[in-house]
Amino acid sequence: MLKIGITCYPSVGGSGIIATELGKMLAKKGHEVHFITSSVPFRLNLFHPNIYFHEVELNHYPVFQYPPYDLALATKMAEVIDGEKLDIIHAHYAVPHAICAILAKQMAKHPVKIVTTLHGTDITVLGIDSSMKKLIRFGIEASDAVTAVSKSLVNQTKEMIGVTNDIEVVYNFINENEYFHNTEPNLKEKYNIPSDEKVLIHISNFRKVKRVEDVVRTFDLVNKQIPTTLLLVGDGPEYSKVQDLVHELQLEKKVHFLGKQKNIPELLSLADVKLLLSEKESFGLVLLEAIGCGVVCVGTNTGGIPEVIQHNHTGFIEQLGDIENIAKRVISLLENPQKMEEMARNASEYASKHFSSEKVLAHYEKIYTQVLGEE
Ligand code: GMT
Repeated sequence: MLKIGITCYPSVGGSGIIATELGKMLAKKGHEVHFITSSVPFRLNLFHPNIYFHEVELNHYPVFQYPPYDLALATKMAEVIDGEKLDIIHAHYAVPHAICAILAKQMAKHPVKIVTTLHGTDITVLGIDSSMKKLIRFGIEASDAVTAVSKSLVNQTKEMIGVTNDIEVVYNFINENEYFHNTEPNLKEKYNIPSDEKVLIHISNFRKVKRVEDVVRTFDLVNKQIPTTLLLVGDGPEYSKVQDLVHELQLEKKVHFLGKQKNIPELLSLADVKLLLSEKESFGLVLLEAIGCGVVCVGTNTGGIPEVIQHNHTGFIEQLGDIENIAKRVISLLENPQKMEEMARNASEYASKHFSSEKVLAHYEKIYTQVLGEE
């Protein structure tokens, strides 16, 4: 059994979810897992034997204009590597986490291997900044193994950052015990949605790249043909802009802004179609969550989305920004419940074949043993 340190952003977000769920699964298999983060990861809400949490504390020295979080993290990592005799540090994000792990490895006395997982934003957003490129490249090249959450992200990383290392694709996964069709009685009623009305859903952090305005404009076209409700779940920088658009289109009664929510499986189970119309998306974990709950997904031809949705088989893929065709696809689904059911079934089969948590866990374990030279 291995001793594994995991560093991620512990707040809401796909990378934090993946890191935490992976840690939980590794612990369940008997590995010792040490989370080294700024706060307890939000999915780590139950008691888990074999899981330990090491908080990175920040001291506010008056000489520093900004508290040096990255250095505090590297120091804590080194402390945990030596104190707990870690075999592996699994860093989620090249910058800053892999960089901190590399520094920690140099500081620590106990030998440790670094596995880095790229989640997208570290490459597609930070990678645009040429001053960051060098740092990202260093983080990737100095890691003992690097994984990315889609083929698209591997290609983008190679093109944008110019690295030649092997980057292995390890897809995202969901906790299948949480994400299944799970209707809470009267939930539609609670949101004043007529019981026979169709529901569209979008879940994101409302960053610009998520194009939530496209979701609202698509919904407007759909709703003109078939009375529908749109649930918008999440919060973020574009929230008020999206609210303005909803007012402008006079859709206040049909669009529900739910903000950040915990009961995502129940909300997804209420919906018929999930929209993810992003301009950047390395995988789109929310798609997998929707599929788990039996919701058909319509997405854009961006990043890793076409690796998750098989066009015309498990859902639909349309051009980024092509609202009219996206709306047509949604209408075709809502008008044909049989087709929708068939696609939901196909999606579920495809997901269990390619994105099962068991498979992903085994894949990461294999990578750990490979870097430790035990295979
Ligand atoms: O989508 C976000 O803005 C959050 C971001 C994160 O770092 O948590 O998500 C990224 O990682 C997820 C888990 O691997 C992927 O499913 C998301 O597609 C990816 N987001 C982007 O690439 C924009």
